[in-house]
Amino acid sequence: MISSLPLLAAASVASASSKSLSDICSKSIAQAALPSDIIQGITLDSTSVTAAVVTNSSVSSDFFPDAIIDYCNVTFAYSHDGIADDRVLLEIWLPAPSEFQNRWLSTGGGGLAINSGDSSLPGGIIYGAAAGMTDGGFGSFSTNADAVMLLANGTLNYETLYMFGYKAHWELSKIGKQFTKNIFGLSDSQKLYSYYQGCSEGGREGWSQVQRYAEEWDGAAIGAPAFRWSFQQTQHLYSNVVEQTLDYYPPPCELEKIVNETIAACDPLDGKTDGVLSRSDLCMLHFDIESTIGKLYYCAASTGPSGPFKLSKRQSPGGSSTPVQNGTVSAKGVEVAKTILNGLHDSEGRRAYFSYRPGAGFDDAQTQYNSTTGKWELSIDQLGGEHIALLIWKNGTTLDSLDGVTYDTLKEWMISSMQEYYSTLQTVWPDLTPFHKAGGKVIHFHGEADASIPTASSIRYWESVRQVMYPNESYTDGANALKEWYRVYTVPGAAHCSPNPLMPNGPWPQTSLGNLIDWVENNVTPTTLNATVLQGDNIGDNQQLCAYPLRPLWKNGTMDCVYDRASIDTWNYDLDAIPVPVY
Ligand SMILES: *[C@@H]1O[C@H](CO)[C@@H](O)[C@H](O)[C@H]1NC(C)=O
Ligand SMILES: *[C@@H]1O[C@H](CO)[C@@H](O)[C@H](O)[C@H]1NC(C)=O
Ligand SMILES: *[C@@H]1O[C@H](CO)[C@@H](O)[C@H](O)[C@H]1NC(C)=O
Ligand SMILES: *[C@@H]1O[C@H](CO)[C@@H](O)[C@H](O)[C@H]1NC(C)=O
Ligand SMILES: *[C@@H]1O[C@H](CO)[C@@H](O)[C@H](O)[C@H]1NC(C)=O
Ligand SMILES: *[C@@H]1O[C@H](CO)[C@@H](O)[C@H](O)[C@H]1NC(C)=O
Ligand SMILES: *[C@@H]1O[C@H](CO)[C@@H](O)[C@H](O)[C@H]1NC(C)=O
Ligand SMILES: *[C@@H]1O[C@H](CO)[C@@H](O)[C@H](O)[C@H]1NC(C)=O
Ligand SMILES: *[C@@H]1O[C@H](CO)[C@@H](O)[C@H](O)[C@H]1NC(C)=O
Ligand SMILES: *[C@@H]1O[C@H](CO)[C@@H](O)[C@H](O)[C@H]1NC(C)=O
Ligand SMILES: [Ca+2]
Repeated sequence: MISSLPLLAAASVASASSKSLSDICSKSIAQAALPSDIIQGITLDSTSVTAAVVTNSSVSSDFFPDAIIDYCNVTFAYSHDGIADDRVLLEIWLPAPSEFQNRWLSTGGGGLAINSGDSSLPGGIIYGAAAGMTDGGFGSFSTNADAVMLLANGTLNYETLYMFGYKAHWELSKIGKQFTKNIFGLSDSQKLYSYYQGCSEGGREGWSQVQRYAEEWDGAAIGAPAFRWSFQQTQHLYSNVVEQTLDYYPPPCELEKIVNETIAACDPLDGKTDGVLSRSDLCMLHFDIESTIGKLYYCAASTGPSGPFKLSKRQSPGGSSTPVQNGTVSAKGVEVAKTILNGLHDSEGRRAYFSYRPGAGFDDAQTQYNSTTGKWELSIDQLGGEHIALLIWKNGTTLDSLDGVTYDTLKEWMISSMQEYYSTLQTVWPDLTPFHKAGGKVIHFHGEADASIPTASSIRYWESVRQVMYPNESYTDGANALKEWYRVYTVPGAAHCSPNPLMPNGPWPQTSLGNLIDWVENNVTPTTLNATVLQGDNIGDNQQLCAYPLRPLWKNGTMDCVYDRASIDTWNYDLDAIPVPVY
């Protein structure tokens, strides 16, 4: 089954290869392979072990190619000595010995989850890796960190905070890798390649490992990481505060029309009119959003979640129904959109943060319909509200109102929670020298139309690493030196950790984990990142993604990756409202 993947030269296969899956998959074999003394202060619970063979399982994902896989599903628990009622669950999938290619894969979560159910684990099996996930000690694989973050009002569960921040993933990789070596009979001197894959919060978790545990990783494939936490989570509220400040709550259809018009107008600027806005930088330089004023919009009535942004993570209370939305784009609506895209500035006009790219959805700005008043009203972004209620105020998980909240309030929340969570959640430590010295590689990508984590957030981090690690090099020399081991790619038209229904012809880097493995093990540099159109009329088409700072430009149907200083400048911001460096 795995044979459909061309990239991987047959790796040295352990002597276990003559064994079958069932030869390595039983409770007693797994119990015997539990690594003792791997981490000080941890006790593995041998009685908790389960192991079962799973065959012929069809898997499909945006993060690895479709496959039918066989594996051994192992679970077990451990505890931290000295903590009452502590129990951390791990789930590890093992490939058949004949398919094992001396690889480990750690997988992460999204939102406030530390895993993605088992939806990320097949990527490991497909690429001949044992793959693991953790429940962080939160109670079950489906319990998110926020459910157990508050011990009492005013008191965080600091073990949960640190486990979520970075500790649980470190433990997963230490325990999981030694367990894998034991199962497959690898000696201490035999190399077990170690990889991480995750997107969004899972991307932040990946960076938490790369930044801290250089020796643990050979490579990481990271999408749209939710790092720079205090800024990222607070900025989710910025769109709402714009609406409140300008006292205009746009019907979702009006904002979607602005998005559609932006896409249509900026699509050709990249040299290829294909419905995909691949150059948001040229769009920022050449498109005037005010040209959308007066355009007719229409959205049919719906009984589902309100508005057109059905992909939004936002809670839609009770799936309320919405009326037909029919009107023209207003000057007020455009003012809201323009102010959102301009990013957070304080009352003195200084920049505190940045926002999404033109062409991205306005998910954070989504309003809710009140059938009593017949008006669209404020709907507080759930992730943003939770950051304030749970991690700043420590007395709940939702924010009930934004009364009195101004742009300055948002700035203060960004700064105060940066200080408070600098060592746990912030996750933008810019000096990766130990990781680089250990030979590590990172493939980092981000949808250019991400509506949940600003694309420029990933660019800012890459630029921070460049400045910190290559301070004496010219821009080009530093960028080229960094690109030898850490590359960041923007994904034309793509949404948050997924392809974008509004730009169906856009590509998605579905094989990024395989490309990372090829880079690490076979020195195949992903000069451009392999990507595939996963929906629409061109489904299956192959496209290549340019590595920043190069930008895609089509001439006569052929794409080049070009250097364009004015475009690069649209990605970088001076956060002069923040009194300390923001990496
Ligand atoms: C695997 O699944 C396919 C299609 O679902 C089925 O035809 C085949 O018999 C299955 N093979 C085994 C060994 O279960
Ligand atoms: C793996 O094993 C655990 C524990 O028995 C079980 O809860 C889970 O559903 C299994 N997953 C799969 C995909 O078989
Ligand atoms: C915190 O206080 C709120 C409001 O009084 C209450 O509803 C909630 O249950 C309390 N939470 C905890 C964890 O004690
Ligand atoms: C925006 O474009 C999509 C197709 O790409 C369409 O389904 C949707 O109705 C459009 N929205 C508006 C408000 O025109
Ligand atoms: C939308 O409004 C315009 C102008 O009021 C009207 O001409 C048109 O018929 C309406 N369309 C629908 C589908 O209601
Ligand atoms: C709708 O508006 C009415 C009148 O202002 C208000 O009492 C009610 O709480 C609102 N409904 C919702 C769901 O916000
Ligand atoms: C939570 O704490 C904040 C800040 O102290 C306070 O303003 C708010 O009313 C509290 N909320 C609840 C539900 O207790
Ligand atoms: C950069 O140059 C300064 C001044 O010459 C020197 O002290 C420093 O070590 C250099 N840094 C690096 C990373 O080469
Ligand atoms: C690149 O993606 C295409 C599909 O677009 C796939 O067929 C091919 O195997 C991938 N190549 C590599 C090296 O991953
Ligand atoms: C553009 O492409 C067409 C068709 O492939 C070809 O005939 C033409 O020579 C190309 N023009 C240039 C300037 O490359
Ligand atoms: Ca285009």
